[in-house]
Amino acid sequence: MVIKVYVDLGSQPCRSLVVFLKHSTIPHEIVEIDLGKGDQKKPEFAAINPMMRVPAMKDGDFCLSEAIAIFRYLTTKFPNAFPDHWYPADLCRRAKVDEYLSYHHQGVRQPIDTVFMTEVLTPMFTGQPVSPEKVKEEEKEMRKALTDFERVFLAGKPFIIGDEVSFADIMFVSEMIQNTVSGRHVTEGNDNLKAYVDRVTDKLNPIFNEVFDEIFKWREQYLSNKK
Ligand SMILES: N[C@@H](CCC(=O)N[C@@H](CS)C(=O)NCC(=O)O)C(=O)O
Repeated sequence: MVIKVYVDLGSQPCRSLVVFLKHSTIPHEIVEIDLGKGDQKKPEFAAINPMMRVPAMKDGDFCLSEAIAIFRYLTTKFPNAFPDHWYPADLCRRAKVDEYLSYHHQGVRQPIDTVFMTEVLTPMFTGQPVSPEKVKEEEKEMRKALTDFERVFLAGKPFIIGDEVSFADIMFVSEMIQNTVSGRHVTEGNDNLKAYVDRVTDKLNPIFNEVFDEIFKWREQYLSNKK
């Protein structure tokens, strides 16, 4: 029975998982869940992930949520179905991917996503205008998170594990790209970080652009509505 992976490509962790899957030979079927239409709240999906969030996965009767847990499940079940650099077999290199993945949600996703929520999602759902003061405060946290990321996780290397791209890089870059929907240049004033994001994108193309197409279209639409 083929493994089903439930995603909405407007979601950062979903895109990371799909970019990885498309670089692998892991047998799977993508099932689209449209968050905008509320598919995640339908009983059939809630039976798979009671948190009613994407991504989620079903392998036979076994259900799992959380992108990182799904990534670890799939890479453990199919250890030969992906290029090693995604999640190296070498203990120390793998531990470096895990180090970032453990840090990711609180250290990077939360501060970046807070700005995205305030700038894009909250006005979209409530019709309320953006509070520039609130954005300014949240921006400070985001800038600090990016500086810390660059100093500690990149530390002058081309990628988080060194010379090759891994799942840790795509998790980071997917969050960065989410925040460009508002027209924001997240890497503005930071040539080093911009070069890193471009490097990850280049390494993962053409699959990267294919998977990120939805977010690029969302940005186009958002910016043309703002005019
Ligand atoms: N920690 C989870 C995050 C999952 C998550 O926040 N998913 C969001 C989309 S990015 C979602 O499904 N939201 C739908 C909702 O809250 O109704 C992961 O990394 O997989």
